[in-house]
Amino acid sequence: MASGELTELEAAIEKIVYIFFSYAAREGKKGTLTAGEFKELVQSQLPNLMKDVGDLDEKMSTLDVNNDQELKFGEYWRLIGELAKEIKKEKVGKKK
Ligand SMILES: [Ca+2]
Repeated sequence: MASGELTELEAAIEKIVYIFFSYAAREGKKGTLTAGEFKELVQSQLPNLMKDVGDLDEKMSTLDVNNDQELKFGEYWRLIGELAKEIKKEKVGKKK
């Protein structure tokens, strides 16, 4: 990683990556999230943005596009993208 001081956006992106790998390393393969790791990540890091997502097993299976019961970084990234779109919708909605 660059050694200079990161901008707000750079630091946010780095955090998204760091969080994924810190949870992914807890059990099973180090580079993917098991269902258990996914639940821990959602419960501790995304409690507000994902409070309306009822069944996390179901959510996990929709994100797990290659169906290996683990979430790869790209699959997690899709979730982040979905959440970002939700935030955008809310922001745009409020301004109207
Ligand atoms: Ca893992």
